[in-house]
Amino acid sequence: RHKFWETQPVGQFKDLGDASLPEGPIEPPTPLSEVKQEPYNLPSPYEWTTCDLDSEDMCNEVYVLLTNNYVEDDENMFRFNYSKEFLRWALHPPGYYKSWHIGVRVKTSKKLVAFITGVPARIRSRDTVVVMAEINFLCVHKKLRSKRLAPVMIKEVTRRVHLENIWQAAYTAGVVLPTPVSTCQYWHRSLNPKKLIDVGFSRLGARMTMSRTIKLYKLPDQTITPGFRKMEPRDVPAVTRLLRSYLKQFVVAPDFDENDVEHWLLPKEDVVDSYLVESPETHEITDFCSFYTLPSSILGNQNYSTLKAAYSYYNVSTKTPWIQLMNDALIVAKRKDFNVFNALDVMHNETFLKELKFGPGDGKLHYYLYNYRINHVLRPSELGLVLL
Ligand code: NHW
Ligand code: EN5
Repeated sequence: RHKFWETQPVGQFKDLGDASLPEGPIEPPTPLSEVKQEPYNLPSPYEWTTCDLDSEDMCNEVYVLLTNNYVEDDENMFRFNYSKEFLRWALHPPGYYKSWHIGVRVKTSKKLVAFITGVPARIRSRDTVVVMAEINFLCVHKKLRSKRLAPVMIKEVTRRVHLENIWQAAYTAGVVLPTPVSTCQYWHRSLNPKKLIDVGFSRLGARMTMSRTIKLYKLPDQTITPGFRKMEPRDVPAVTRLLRSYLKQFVVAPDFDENDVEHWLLPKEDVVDSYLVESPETHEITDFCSFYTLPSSILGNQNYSTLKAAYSYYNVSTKTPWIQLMNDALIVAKRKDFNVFNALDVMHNETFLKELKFGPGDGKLHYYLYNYRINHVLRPSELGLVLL
């Protein structure tokens, strides 16, 4: 069934439910001197390239490859359209390795036809913090699919991660592979229902007119929570404390320090937005919400070419009720002209999704770990990790 994945140190379907297997690394690290020193062989028309996203030209090549060939929904109506600024941000966190941004070119034309990336992250599983690679942006040009290029790319990124003495990875995918740590559901909150319906992202409900639908999803112009404001650089220490203490309760979550919070959560225009609640009395930071910007290209629509989507990122409520906090997030997203606000059912998100009129989407997201076994499939609410 899975000719490649059967050979890899990942949980296998046959072992599901076998609680006698120990949690933790599936295989031990090998001495660095035993890690293969040369890149894996590609089919002869292709060659490896390391992509420097700081170079305007290379960033553009990656952007064009992904814009035309990256993830689509099951009916091929929408395709993720990560911006160049987003890609630079996603691939340049503290301690990143340029060697983990891997491209494949056609030798003769030098055209970029495939891509895969890793970035380092400390991820806690139960009580153990593990340095891992987060793998993302695996993409093979549409004309080169089903030629078994993906396994070579995965082996090559694995080799380069091993060269940094890192032996575990985390990744998400819309497809089922051996074997999910957890399976999450996408939920969608319409902000511009007319456009969403016009482009086929959503449908007019039964016994609903367009004007009733628009009214249903209306939001106030101003946020409601006193002390709700954009996060600023001076907030990094307080937000780090708040987030670290919140993430403790989840089985799998990132171990963020101040440098990580500065990188991943300080607002960056058209990339990531973060808001917090500063108590008007005590000036304490009590609550936090954030979302990232990921538009999708709308494939084959006469009137619209992009769908502007916000994706729920990390949120923490200690004083402001979840529903009020996330309603304020919806209000700012609407004001910033997002068409839809998307969220997974991870962390405490179930406590506000239905109330705030999110509806389940047709997509699922499966979470995976490489070379790390977790004995039970986790509920989405036990996951404290959001990948981009
Ligand atoms: S998920 C998004 C992945 N990208 C897309 O869906 C874009 C559109 N599709 C494509 O570009 C986020 C191609 O269809 C891809 C596959 C490139 C997906 N993950 O070359 P072949 C990520 O980026 C397996 C893992 O013939 P193809 C996360 C498949 O099961 N494996 O297929 C990435 C089969 O193996 P099997 C995937 O369609 C995580 C083999 O690839 C996969 O031309 C990567 C077929 O290869 C997926 N999304 O290209 C793993 N999709 O055993 C990281 C298919 O079943 C692991 N496959 O025969 C950790 C590494 C680091 C470790 C460090 C210690
Ligand atoms: C790794 N970082 O399928 C990412 N999206 O539901 C890779 N559906 O947008 C993993 N099909 O349900 C990617 N509208 C996995 C996701 C791939 C993209 C994907 C789904 C998630 C999606 C939309 C559009 C469907 C179009 C037809 C959807 C319904 C919205 C409706 C709004 C009103 C209330 C009910 C729901």
